[in-house]
Amino acid sequence: MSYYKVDNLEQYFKHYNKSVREPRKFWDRIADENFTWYQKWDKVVEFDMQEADVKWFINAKVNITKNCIDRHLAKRGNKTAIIFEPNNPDEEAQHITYNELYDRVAKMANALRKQGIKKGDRVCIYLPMIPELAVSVLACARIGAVHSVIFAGFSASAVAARVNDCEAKLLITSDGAYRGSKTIELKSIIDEALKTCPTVENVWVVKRTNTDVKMVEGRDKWLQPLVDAEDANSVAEIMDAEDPLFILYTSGSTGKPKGMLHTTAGYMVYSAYTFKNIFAYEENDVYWCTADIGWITGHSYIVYGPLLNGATTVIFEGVPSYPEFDRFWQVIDKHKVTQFYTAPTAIRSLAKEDWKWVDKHDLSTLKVIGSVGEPINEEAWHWYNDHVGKKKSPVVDTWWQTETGGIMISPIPFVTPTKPTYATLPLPGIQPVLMDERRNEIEENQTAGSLCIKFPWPGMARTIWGDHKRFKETYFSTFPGKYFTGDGALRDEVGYYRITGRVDDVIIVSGHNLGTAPIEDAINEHPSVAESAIVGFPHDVKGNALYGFITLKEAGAWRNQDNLIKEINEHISSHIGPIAKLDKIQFVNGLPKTRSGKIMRRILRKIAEGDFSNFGDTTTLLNPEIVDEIKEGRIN
Ligand code: 7RM
Repeated sequence: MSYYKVDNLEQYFKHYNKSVREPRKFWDRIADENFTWYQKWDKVVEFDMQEADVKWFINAKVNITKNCIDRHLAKRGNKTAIIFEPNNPDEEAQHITYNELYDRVAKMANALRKQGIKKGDRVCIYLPMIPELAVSVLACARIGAVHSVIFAGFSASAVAARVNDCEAKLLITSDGAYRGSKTIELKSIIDEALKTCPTVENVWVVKRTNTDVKMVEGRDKWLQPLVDAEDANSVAEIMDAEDPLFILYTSGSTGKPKGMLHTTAGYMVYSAYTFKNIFAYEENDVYWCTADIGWITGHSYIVYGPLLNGATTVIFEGVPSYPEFDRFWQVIDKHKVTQFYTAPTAIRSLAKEDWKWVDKHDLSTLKVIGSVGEPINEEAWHWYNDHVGKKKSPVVDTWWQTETGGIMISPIPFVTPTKPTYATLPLPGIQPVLMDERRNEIEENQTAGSLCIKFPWPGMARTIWGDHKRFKETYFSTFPGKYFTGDGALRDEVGYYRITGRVDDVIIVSGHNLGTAPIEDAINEHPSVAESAIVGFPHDVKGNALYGFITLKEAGAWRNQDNLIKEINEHISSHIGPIAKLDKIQFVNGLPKTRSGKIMRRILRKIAEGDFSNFGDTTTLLNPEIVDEIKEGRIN
């Protein structure tokens, strides 16, 4: 296999420049050398970025599960494909080989066909992080059904909205889910949701927690007997390169969730290529990404990317704090993990605890450690680099989106020198640009702008399910002819990118554009601060002023509030400048976050403005209860 593996910076630039000069040739070779196809393409790419129409590998025929499983069987049949680490550390881990994965996927694929599920039908999957989740995803892909995984922490109404939007015929769930010390009754959430979902004909139920459930006659079936009755052989559906592979909903800041549609061949090529390069995966490595498969990170970097590379991938059912704060480090030690990929929110919450939790365990197998989901602040970056990576495993700060399908900007380990808070350089094949307020491309370095991508890449989403107009307007209209990410970025003197946050969150103070990330970074540098979020509020003189919401490492550390506030503002002054000093600071017990751990600044902005109406949908929050508490403590 060859993915233009780069061994040094010089080679990186060589490949990078080639990928810009001859993108078709570049992707043609990657697609040609690393996959099995029923039929190759007539043309590498066709696109019209004005109309948001993009197609890759025209007329190629392929099945992604043949590439994830079948083609590894001869050489890696007895190799572990999936390590399942249960929520409860006393429950034995499972090692599922590629041979066993084949059998399980084949049986479920056959059961799906028997149920009447056909190519193009939508299947929603609402499962905890257990092997059946990956198997369900792959079984759908095997028969050409379009999977839509819904994170198993969403409420009944959030589930119903997604199921109805894609008009799913089948829903796969479990009796319950273990999450730390709790058991969540998934099936009863589904029963509630399905009261308003007329398209769902059947519900398959995985037994996980042995929770009592109501089975609706004719509609609901236990999964195990269905798959047990099937043969462990299943012909893969021949898919066109542009046939839909999956829909994944992303909440967006307002309005109805967007069903991002990814198609078959481009997504396959891109998730495989990025996984191999960014995690420097080698044959006997054990790779672990802590995301949930309900997010794009889990799709691309727990299931598809690793399996396409014949890797061993860990599926972890639990949470970082159960039974204690060392669970991540204990699991790394236990399974001899070589690549570890997590989110800044998890890093910050663990960095709040004593690093003795980390030092209790042998992390010497680690080679690469990654971060994704939000800007990683400098203090968290150093904590991760020093205590987890031991200054020898590079931190790959990977910038990408549900919409991009895979990682776009990231260091390549052992090639790109890392720099705290910088996602660094685009992968070969990716052409980022910064745009100024006049919508012109900024050529020079040491500058800031709106981050766009100016040439298509195979992993990009093709549309929003059922709403191409919204797709075009959201991503291709602000800067005509380019894909607009919605993020702001800085580019330093050597061309490294630093993501500064969503442009919607940018605050203009006395005519200056301030990104949220660099200011929060300066605040987080203060030794008492755990996390922070800043928003703007109207101000008579400056137009806007800054309001900071801050959590502290030690509850009650704000006893000497005045000093703390002064010190925090001094940090900001010296790191960024007096312009970015906070007018108001509120110490809080937590920040409102999405279920994937991103801070929801939209809600904080409303509170800062004193507008308590119309917070939008807060049921998708991880911690909805925190909102009232913050409202009550608002600084006038
Ligand atoms: C993979 C994922 C996408 C948004 C994106 C950014 C933010 C993600 C980073 C980051 C700074 C990073 N998909 N984001 N990674 N910001 N540095 N390394 O998170 O669709 O859920 O979110 O997340 O704002 O646009 S997502």
